[in-house]
Amino acid sequence: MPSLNAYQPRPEHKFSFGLWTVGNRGRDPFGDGVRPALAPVDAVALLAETGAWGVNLHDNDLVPIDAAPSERDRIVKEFQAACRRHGIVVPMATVSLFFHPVFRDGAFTANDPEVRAYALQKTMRAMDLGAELGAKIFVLWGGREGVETDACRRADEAVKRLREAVNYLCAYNQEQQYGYHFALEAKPNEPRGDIYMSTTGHYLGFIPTLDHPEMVGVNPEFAHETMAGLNFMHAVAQAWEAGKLFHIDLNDQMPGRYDQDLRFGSANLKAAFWLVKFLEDVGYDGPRHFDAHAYRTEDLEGVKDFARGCMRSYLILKEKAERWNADGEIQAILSELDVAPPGLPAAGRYASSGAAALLKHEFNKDQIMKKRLPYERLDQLTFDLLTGVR
Ligand code: GLT
Ligand code: MN
Ligand code: MN
Repeated sequence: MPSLNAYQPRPEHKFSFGLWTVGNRGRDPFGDGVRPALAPVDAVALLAETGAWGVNLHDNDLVPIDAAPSERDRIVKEFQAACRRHGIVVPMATVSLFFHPVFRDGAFTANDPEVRAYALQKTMRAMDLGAELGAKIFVLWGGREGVETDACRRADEAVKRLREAVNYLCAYNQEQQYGYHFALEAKPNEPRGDIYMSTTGHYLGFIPTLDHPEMVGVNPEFAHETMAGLNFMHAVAQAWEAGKLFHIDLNDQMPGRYDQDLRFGSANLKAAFWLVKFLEDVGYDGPRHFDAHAYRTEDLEGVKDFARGCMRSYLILKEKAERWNADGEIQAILSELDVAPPGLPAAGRYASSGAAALLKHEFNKDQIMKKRLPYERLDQLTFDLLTGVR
């Protein structure tokens, strides 16, 4: 059995939460907040109490949108002091380009050039703020960059506008020497009927078209790929393999529902397991950010239960992944799967001689079909291990 504090979060796990996550008041489209507002400095204290390492923020989670410069500076100082006092870092910053009604038609892709310019100004200021707090990752989530009707603009025009904006921000990043890596976050819908960059794969196709592709990666979110009925771990794996997994948003979601942002691991245990196993197997070293919130039925104590639960579940699944990797029967099955029979011509990198040998080779399909693929057993072993029977 693991020791009693094996599931205790530690700084090296890099668990972080957004101010907007523990500060979520439980508002939904049909009902008002059920929890009182949580001041940013109190959120920092709460996160330290639960064992988190980092706090992330939108510009306006901390500084009101119309704050005077002196007020802004005072708020930032107080927040920095709270972070220092509680040993909490700010690994990531982002910008709200979705809350204010001015962004009702989008931000970087809006039809009104004045809105597009304002979105750039707001993002540059948010970058200044994040840099002041020590953030090295800047997330861009284009929640309003979409449509209810495609009558309003050509969709390729939206892509061009988005490219222009990200190029602009990369140049600002360079000029200010902020050293940010941008992480683009996809979502299929909500709050727009359709969001242009609907999956992580869309962004992976977009990034190589930028002026500074090396500065830009992705921030996949568990709930967002899951809303679209996709396999989140596969999206993460493709981002990782492309060297583009700059950040990750962990939470949970039932497919086919509204945007739930549930506690990590609470809805899809096996999917959460494969994800944690992937991140740990490949040695992902970035922040593990929980972009989720407590049930609307909870009070502030429940918010702590929620935050502790996210981290605890991650660590439990991490330990299960270690066991899975050390399991003799599981490993014996895996080791049989990729074994080449003697005499099989090599089919790796193309060479004319190899291709000639491969063209000549006689395949015995009946023989090939005799090889067992015991995935039922493999999956049941996984189930037994996850449920604690094994
Ligand atoms: C918003 C959204 C998240 C994004 C955040 C970053 S804000 O809560 O639902 O998925 O990651 O802008
Ligand atoms: Mn998110
Ligand atoms: Mn979400």
